[in-house]
Amino acid sequence: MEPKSNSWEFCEKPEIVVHETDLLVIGGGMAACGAVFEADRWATPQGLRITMVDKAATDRSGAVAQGLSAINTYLGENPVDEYVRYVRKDLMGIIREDLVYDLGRLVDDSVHLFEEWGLPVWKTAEDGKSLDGATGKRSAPLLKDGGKPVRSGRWQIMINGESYKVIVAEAAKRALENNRQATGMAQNHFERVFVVKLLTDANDPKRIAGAVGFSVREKKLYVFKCKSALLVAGGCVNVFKTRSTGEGQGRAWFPVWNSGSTYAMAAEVGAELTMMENRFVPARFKDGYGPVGAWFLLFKAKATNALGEDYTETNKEEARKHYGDYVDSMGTCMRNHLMIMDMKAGKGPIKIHTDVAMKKLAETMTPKEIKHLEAEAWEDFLDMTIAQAGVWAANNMEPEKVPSELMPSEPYLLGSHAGCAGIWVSGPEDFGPAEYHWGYNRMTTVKGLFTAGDGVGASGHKFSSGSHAEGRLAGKNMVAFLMDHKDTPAFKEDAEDLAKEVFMPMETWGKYSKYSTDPNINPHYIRPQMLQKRLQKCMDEYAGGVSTWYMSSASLLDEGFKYLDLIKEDSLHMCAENLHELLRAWENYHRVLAAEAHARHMRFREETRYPGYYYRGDHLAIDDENWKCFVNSVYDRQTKTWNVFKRPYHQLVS
Ligand code: SFD
Ligand code: AMP
Repeated sequence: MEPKSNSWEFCEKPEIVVHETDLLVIGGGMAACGAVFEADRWATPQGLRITMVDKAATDRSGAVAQGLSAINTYLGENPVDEYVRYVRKDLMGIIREDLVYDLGRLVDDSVHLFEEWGLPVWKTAEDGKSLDGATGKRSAPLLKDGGKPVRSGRWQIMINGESYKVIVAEAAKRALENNRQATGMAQNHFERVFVVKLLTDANDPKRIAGAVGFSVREKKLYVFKCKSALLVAGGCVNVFKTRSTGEGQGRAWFPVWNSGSTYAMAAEVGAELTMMENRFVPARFKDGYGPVGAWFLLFKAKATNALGEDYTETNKEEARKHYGDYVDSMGTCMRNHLMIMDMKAGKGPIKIHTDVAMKKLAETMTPKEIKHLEAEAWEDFLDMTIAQAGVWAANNMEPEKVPSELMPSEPYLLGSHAGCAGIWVSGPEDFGPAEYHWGYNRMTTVKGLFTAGDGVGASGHKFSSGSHAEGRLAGKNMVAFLMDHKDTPAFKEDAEDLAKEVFMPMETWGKYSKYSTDPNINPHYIRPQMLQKRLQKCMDEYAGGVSTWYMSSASLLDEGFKYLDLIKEDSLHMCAENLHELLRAWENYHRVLAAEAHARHMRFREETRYPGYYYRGDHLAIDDENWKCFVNSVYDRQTKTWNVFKRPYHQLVS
């Protein structure tokens, strides 16, 4: 095949837009919205410019797009050190306690803001009864004024959150507009612009200087020049073969549109990553991926195997052989493990007894209250995972009458929910050892590049509220960075060359698509969807996806790397028929790198730290003596190699 170069013979050249700013926010999700809200307070009085770039429409972008039914991190009456213990326990003993502590002391303030901005929060009335968001708004005080939330669990509170993201985005857009007017920018909020890669300073490759992206609606290339950037493009979905295929493909628990951009772009500029071996495999309502938290915690439903046994009890002692006391802490992965044991033994289906739970709750209720309860059961999913309500309706299932099946999902890479993959960042000044603090809070190892939410590794259980709060932390610290660094970094890349690179898949399509009778089958290119399937198959079979019950090993991974190398090579030959497919091409380019980071880290950690998320068949036990440490890595873009190494874990809270 001839080497590919873009001479704009077959693809019309895009308009090139160059935009200059001081503080660039990549993403428009919870962390991004928090960042611009907070940064505006500090940057605008200094005349510093803030710009946000989101691949989608910020009102409904990111993981909270459909809404949520609960805010999973609200400390309220709980002490911060107790929060650290909870996160440590759930994540099997290895977290950055400085980051988690720092978040815990700030997160409630974001929740108070959400309520002030209009988010309906459930309240507990004086007689102990639950008031839904609308009633609570009318008759109970705000949380910040002493109003009592309805706690589903120790850390979780209930909301009517269908419009959660719209409410949070509105405050962010107001802040952006305030900054735009004060600094005289023509535009500072770019929606439907997909950021492809970061650009670093010509003289200092470890200093951020800009980013490049393209519009998914107009033929435009965007070149952003900045002095500091926040990379908050969420986690990574669709790296592994999905459980839902065919007509159900595209259903997932985490958002399919978050495609690993955070991890891939950070890796490409040499930012240190941490705990990329970690993943999240949520137990979910089968086929619709409905979250289980409200059902387990609020409605107090129980799950059993087909024999009616509680697998969290019956499998405990067997699990203890490998995982010792970790079985008693019962982190999220351990709950999965005990369930998977029964599934593998043919004792499924595992069912959650929503019917029993509802009947029990109804015992003390009036008929009107029962109807309300049933409405809430549906709303839990209509607020947040509409597909699940669809699956119930399609299968003639009423949760108050019949139980539902549970199923562990395909793996996701993320740093904000019950997982901790991400980027290694500097911690707070006042808490933690010196080696955890090398600059500004939430700054990566690349100067001026910050992250938050799913981007920050080794500190999960932030959820929506914590991601917003962490975005605020990062936004404020970026302003501090900008105040101390008045220089203007400059990248050496030429905008024309960047355009050629970004639009190469469209040139490839134009040049070769008529070469074969079926444009899907062509020796000169691979369509993004096919590449994605190859990646998913490779990860599924070699890196412990659903078809192997999450089982992998050194030998499997080593075999998988051979295919991964070829997929990586072929990713440079993706084609794009239109802008939409161009988006798919670059998303997959990011997914491949995120997948590789995950697999390289899995290969390095020779133990099974997260049973129920994945297993190293050659090292089935937890090995605290050798592996109670962080696994970090740095990618070399030139040589395409990974340096993976250990960093010590420090326990800061007793
Ligand atoms: O029920 C680019 N989450 C829950 N959090 C809670 O507090 N309560 C819940 O109830 C939660 N549950 C839940 C949750 C998520 C989902 C999908 C479901 C249920 C069904 C988790 C939170 O939502 C999550 O922790 C935060 O949203 C994470 O915040 P952040 O900012 O790290 O990610 P984001 O919000 O997804 O935003 C990402 C943004 O990046 C954009 N983007 N922009 C430009 N260029 C690129 N290359 C880009 N790639 C991505 C996206 O458009 C988006 O704006 S429950 O399961 O527990
Ligand atoms: P989920 O809906 O599964 O995403 O969970 C939402 C919240 O509830 C998270 O904080 C989980 O850790 C917690 N959670 C979910 N299921 C359980 C359970 N069976 N026991 C305890 N906590 C749970």
